[in-house]
Amino acid sequence: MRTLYQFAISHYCEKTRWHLDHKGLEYRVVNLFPGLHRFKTRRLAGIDTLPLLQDDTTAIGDSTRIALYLEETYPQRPLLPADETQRSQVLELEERFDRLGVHVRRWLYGQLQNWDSVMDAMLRVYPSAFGLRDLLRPLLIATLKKLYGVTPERIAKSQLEVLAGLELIETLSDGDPARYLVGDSLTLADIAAAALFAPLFTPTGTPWDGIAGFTQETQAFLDRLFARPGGQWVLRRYAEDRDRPSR
Ligand SMILES: N[C@@H](CCC(=O)N[C@@H](CS)C(=O)NCC(=O)O)C(=O)O
Repeated sequence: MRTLYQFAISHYCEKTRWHLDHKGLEYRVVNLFPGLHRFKTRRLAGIDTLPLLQDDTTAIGDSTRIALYLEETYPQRPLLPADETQRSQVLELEERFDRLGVHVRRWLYGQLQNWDSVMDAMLRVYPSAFGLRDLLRPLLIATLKKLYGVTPERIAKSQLEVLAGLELIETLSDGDPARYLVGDSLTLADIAAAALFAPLFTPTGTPWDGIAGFTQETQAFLDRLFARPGGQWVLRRYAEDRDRPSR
């Protein structure tokens, strides 16, 4: 039995789902409730965050560690190049985009004027428990803002990081949305970049599809990102390399 413990709208969890799906591995998804998830993650892996993969008797937390575990344990459809130089480049990029995921999340949360659609996407996977789930919305919003450092200064810095990340995608792909970041096939670097940027571009069928609540100014900014080769690159990876975008 293989179990992925997750939050439905976490882009780090999406990264792990993508790895599992790419390798054709069967798994069940268990959506843990935000906050309460820590009882499980601490007990199984001594960490506070999701995703967490339980593969038979092995529990692994952190999407990068899970990715390396999957590559080592399930060699089919490899996502790490055999060539040593390319392999190091992929591992470095994977870590870089992993760090960028923090900025994507903070920037996006920082733009929301209205959290309704995000809360809907986040909470619809849990039972309503006689309305208790929805009563917790204000507490959850305040906790997320605090946990992820959603303050004006940090949002501004995260915007610069987001732009730098998109430029990196454009440089590595030579401005061509059809090209992969390293070599001629999909690698861990592509999955990390596409999954962690996906909440900005809301590919069809993903948990972020339908998220709204931005100012006109933010929407115009997002539209400009969308039109760039980097935005088109993310959408192209989803269209061509992601079979099962929602779980
Ligand atoms: N570096 C970690 C980051 C994972 C992460 O930040 N997960 C968030 C959800 S997007 C989380 O579990 N937050 C809950 C918490 O910190 O309590 C990874 O790659 O798995």
